[in-house]
Amino acid sequence: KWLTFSLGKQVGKKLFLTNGESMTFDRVKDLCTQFEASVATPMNAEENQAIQNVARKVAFLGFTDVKNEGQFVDLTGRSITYLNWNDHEPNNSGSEEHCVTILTDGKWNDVPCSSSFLAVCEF
Ligand code: GN1
Ligand code: CA
Ligand code: CA
Repeated sequence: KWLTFSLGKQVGKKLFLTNGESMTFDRVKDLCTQFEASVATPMNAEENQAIQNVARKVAFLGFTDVKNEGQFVDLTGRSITYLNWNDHEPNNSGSEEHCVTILTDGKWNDVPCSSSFLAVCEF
C-alpha cells in the first residue's frame, strides 16, 4: 500500500512531513519509525513554527510525561528546554494526559495518548 506524504517543510537539518492522517500516539510512533523517522519534536521556535505550518491542524509532538507525571521528556528520554505551553497547560486533565499536541496557533497542550491527532514525522 502506498503512503503519500503531502506536505513538508525543511528547517535546519530537519524535514517535517505529514501524511494528513490523525491517529493515536502509538500509531504515530509506528508510522514515523516505519520510515526511520521520529515524531515531530520541536527544539526551538523555528522548528515549532515549521511544524505548525506543515500540520495546519492539531498534531502530536514527540514528548511524553508517562514515566514521571509533569516531567515531559522527548522520546529519547531527554528533558526538554524549549517549551511553548498554552495558558494553563499542561493540566493533566482527567489525570491521564501524557502526550503533547501542537495547536493550530503553535501553542502546546497535553492530551491523552489514546486520542487521535495528526501525524507529523521528522526526518
Ligand atoms: C480539553 O475537553 P476539555 O475541556 O475537558 C483538552 C485538554 C485541555 C483543555 C483546555 C482531549 O479538555 O487537554 O487542557 O481542553 N482535551 C483534549 O481547556 O484535547
Ligand atoms: Ca501527564
Ligand atoms: Ca491538557
